[in-house]
Amino acid sequence: MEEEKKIRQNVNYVELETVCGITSTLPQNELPEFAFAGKSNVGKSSLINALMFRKSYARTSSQPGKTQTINFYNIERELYFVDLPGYGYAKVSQELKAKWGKMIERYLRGSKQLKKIFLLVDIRHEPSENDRDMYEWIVYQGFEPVIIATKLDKINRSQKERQLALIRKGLKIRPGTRLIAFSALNKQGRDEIWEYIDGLGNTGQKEDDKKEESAASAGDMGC
Ligand SMILES: Nc1nc2c(ncn2[C@@H]2O[C@H](COP(=O)(O)OP(=O)(O)OP(=O)(O)O)[C@@H](O)[C@H]2O)c(=O)[nH]1
Ligand SMILES: [Mg+2]
Repeated sequence: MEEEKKIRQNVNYVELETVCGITSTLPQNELPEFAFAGKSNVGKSSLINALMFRKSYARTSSQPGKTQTINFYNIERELYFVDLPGYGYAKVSQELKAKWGKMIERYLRGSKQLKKIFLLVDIRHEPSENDRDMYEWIVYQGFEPVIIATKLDKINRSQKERQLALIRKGLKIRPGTRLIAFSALNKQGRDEIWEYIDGLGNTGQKEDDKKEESAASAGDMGC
């Protein structure tokens, strides 16, 4: 008989608990946090909806720049999903971009409960310079991000390995880094992501000294 796998197939309790704008103070949560980063329109909110087994709890849009705040979703009172604003959205001013960038940076550097960063890239395209910068910055901060290649349904099955190789090469992904293909349309990859999150347990990813140093230097948690 096959061993029973406890991959989540439902989430009962979901609450958008905190919404942080540029001037808000970030919450000091007790539960582990899992953040989703990536360029605008890549599918962060759609992935979060899929992981919550909800259709549209997290706001999504075909217009880039939908998520303009840092949104903390409490999941089963066990953990938080943190939906970040996308980068690379051209239609906002340089000034606003810089403010969003600072807000995201302050969160990623300052959160004490952040266990894992998922960096999303579109499976159809070679990673952009912004994607590469984001990956490098995350690694520099001492994290080992998981890369999610989104919109898997938009390519043929035969193209999948080639596109994943393109992403590995384009981002110069470190050996051993997890890369998961995902589709919000048909939910391919969802089980693998939940299995991964639950597999981290309560300890999650232990960050190295660099992270602790930067958390200490981040000081004030206000955004
Ligand atoms: N076909 C397909 N469309 C997707 C997938 N994921 C997201 N989309 C679509 O892509 C668009 C953007 O998705 P969002 O989830 O809002 O993207 P986001 O990364 O949260 O965007 P911002 O909030 O602007 O940063 C929407 O029209 C989604 O329906 C996917 O896996 N497959
Ligand atoms: Mg969004």
